[in-house]
Parts: sequence; structure tokens; C-alpha cells
Amino acid sequence: MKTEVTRLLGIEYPILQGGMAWVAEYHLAAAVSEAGGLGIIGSGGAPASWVREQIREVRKRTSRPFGVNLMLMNPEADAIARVIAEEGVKVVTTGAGSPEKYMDIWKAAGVKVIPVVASVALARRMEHCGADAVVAEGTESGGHIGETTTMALVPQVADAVSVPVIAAGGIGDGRGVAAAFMLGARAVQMGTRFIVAKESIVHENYKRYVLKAKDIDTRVTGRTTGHPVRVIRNKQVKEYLKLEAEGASLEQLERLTLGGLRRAVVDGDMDTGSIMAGQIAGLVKEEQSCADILRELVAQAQELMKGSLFDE
Ligand code: TUI
Repeated sequence: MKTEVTRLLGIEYPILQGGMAWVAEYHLAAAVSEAGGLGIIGSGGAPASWVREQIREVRKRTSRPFGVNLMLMNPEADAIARVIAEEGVKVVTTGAGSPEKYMDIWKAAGVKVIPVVASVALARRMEHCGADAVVAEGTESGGHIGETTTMALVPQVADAVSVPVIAAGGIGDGRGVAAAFMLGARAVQMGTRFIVAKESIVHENYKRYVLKAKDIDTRVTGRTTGHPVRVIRNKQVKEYLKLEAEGASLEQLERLTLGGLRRAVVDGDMDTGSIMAGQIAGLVKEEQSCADILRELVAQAQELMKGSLFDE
């Protein structure tokens, strides 16, 4: 499955692992890269010193390419952007904003820049300022999301830009991979399936929630605050949505979610934690190694794409 994206990134399979805050640390990123995909360290809200350590830990475990995701709302984003350039990281993805101001230092350091976008307008702007590819992320995704579905977003972004498009949001198996290719993508990025990978360090309780989630078990908090975030429903989410419907203040709502992702991932607190996951959680039924996940995805997608679906 060689594509423009596997060539651009020097990877074996056109599969990227999402740069999930707290979840995507060096164990997961190294395992995905070593298995032939692109592992990505998720910087989330972490300090720059943590990101530097994580990069060095991945390098101890694999000599294959890996990336770092810069979450642009991180107060230390400037420092992390410099760490990425200084450490010679080959690929950066960005989320929750526009990385325009970092383009020059990254380009000068030879970093491939892949912004995550949720609209055609941002995709165009990113191509214009020198992005090497874009991740078009649909609203099916977990975490911070845009409005448009993957089905609608990917072909529109593919038509709007000439850099390769990587599809994300709602992809959990080889059928999703094949569908993304049909929509014009040249690779996919997956998060939820990797949350439950054997190499993922997330708390067992979190994994259990993802594995037992059904198709209708995610909710979007923060639609009224301008920061919509998809999570698996729990006690906290019920309370949040009730307060939000009653017109609670931003401060009141933010107090509920502050530190929630850490509580879920690290402490396994399923009552007050933010259990971020995509709508495809209902499809994810098994804890597997990253190597098995990649092998299965590629085999299934290849099988689907070589055969005809029609009787005659
Ligand atoms: O960034 C993500 N997903 C994330 S970031 C995150 S960290 C977090 N932790 C606690 C609470 C809230 C967030 C969790 N999940 N995905 C990429 C993404 N970027 N999705 C949507 C966007 C986006 C949205 C608006 C990108 C740019 C944008 O506007 C930029 C502009 O300047 O127009």
C-alpha cells in the first residue's frame, strides 16, 4: 500500500496514529512506528521538557520515522515548536488551531508539517503557507472536533488542495481505510482503535469503557462554549450537558472538565474523568498489539480494494 503519504513520511503503511493527549506517549508511538505506521507523540497540555524526553524515549525504541502532535492551545506551544525543530523530529501534526507562525522554523529544520483541519478553508490556508499534507478530521473523532463528517469533509478537502489528504474520524477497521481511499485520502489517521492497543498505557478502566461502548455512547460537550469535545458518556457528562442546557457560565463548565482527561487516562476515574473517544468506539472490541492492528487493517483494506462489490 505505497501512496504519496508513505513516500512523504518514509513509512511502510499509510496509517498514522492520532496524537492523543495523555494517551499517545512514547510506548504507543514507538510501537506503531516499529510496526510500520507513523507513531505520534501527543503533546496535549504537557510542558516542553516532557515532549523532549518523550522524543528521546521513542528514539531508544525505534529507528523508524515518528511524529509529534502540537496542540496549539498549549500555553507552551512556542517552546514545544522549538523542541520539535531542535530534536530533528521528521513529522509534526497540529491540532486545535493554525500553526502558521511555526512554519518557518519547521521548514528550516526540514520537518514535514501536517496540520489537522476540520474545514476546507483551513486546509487551503495550510497548503498556501507550506503544509506538506493535511489531516481532514471529521466530527466522528474523539476529543476536540469540528462540525463536518468525514464522509463530507474528505472529498471536499481532496478537491480543494493538491497536497495529499489523510482522513481521520470514524475509521476503525479495514473497511474504513478502504472507504477513506475511495473518498480521495492517501492515508488514514486513527485514534480510538489505538487507545486499547496492548502497548497503550491508558488505565484499564478507560480501555474497558472503549471496548464496551456502543455506537450511540459518545456525547459532545462544550458545543455552547466554542470547544466541542467528544467523549464517552458518564456521570460527569450527564451533569455537564444538564448545566450547559441550563445556560451555565463558561467558568462553571470548565471547572467540571479541568484535568478530566488526566483523571480518566491516569487514575481510571470513570465518574469524573473525560473519556475521549470517537464514534467508532462501538466497533472496537479487542485489545491487540499495534503490529496486529496494522496487519489486520492492511490485509482487510487490500482485500476489499482488489475485489468487486458487484454481482455482475
Ligand atoms: O485537536 C484535536 N483534537 C483534540 S485536542 C485535545 S486536547 C484537549 N484537552 C482537554 C480539553 C479539550 C481539548 C483533544 N482532542 N483535533 C484536531 C482538530 N483541530 N480538530 C478540530 C481542529 C480545529 C478547529 C478549529 C483546528 C483549527 C480550528 O480553527 C483554526 C483557525 O485558526 O481557524
